[in-house]
Amino acid sequence: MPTPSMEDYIEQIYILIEEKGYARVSDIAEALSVHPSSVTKMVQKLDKDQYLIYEKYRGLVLTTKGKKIGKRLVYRHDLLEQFMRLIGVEEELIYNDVEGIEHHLSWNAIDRIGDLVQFFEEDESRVEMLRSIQKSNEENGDS
Ligand SMILES: [Mn+2]
Repeated sequence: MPTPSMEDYIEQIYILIEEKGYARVSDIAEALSVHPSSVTKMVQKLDKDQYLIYEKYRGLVLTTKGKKIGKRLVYRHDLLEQFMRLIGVEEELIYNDVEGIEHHLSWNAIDRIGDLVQFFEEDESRVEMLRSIQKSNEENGDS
């Protein structure tokens, strides 16, 4: 199992390759706000653990294992953003909240959150019911 930090790298590398076709050390460093030397170190570890293949002057490619995990990590991040939006968390808080919790939930919890998102998406009136509860809680002084 990758550590939380490894997960952040694999997730970001997967996104960069999806969007641009490649992931350079400098792009990864910028996306994660870390020093390029930290990226090089982590990329070497990810290579050793067979998530990717890194060649200093030719860039890096995800292995089948790296791609599979990358895809799940991006799905997890997107699902949690959807969940936060659905439960009414303020938009400007969502990204950081998801970054803060995504590594600490079991895949079982992720799947159940997926069910809940589906439950609300299948019937817009369910979302409206939730909003009316939130509205009355706000009126009663809940933050
Ligand atoms: Mn994330």
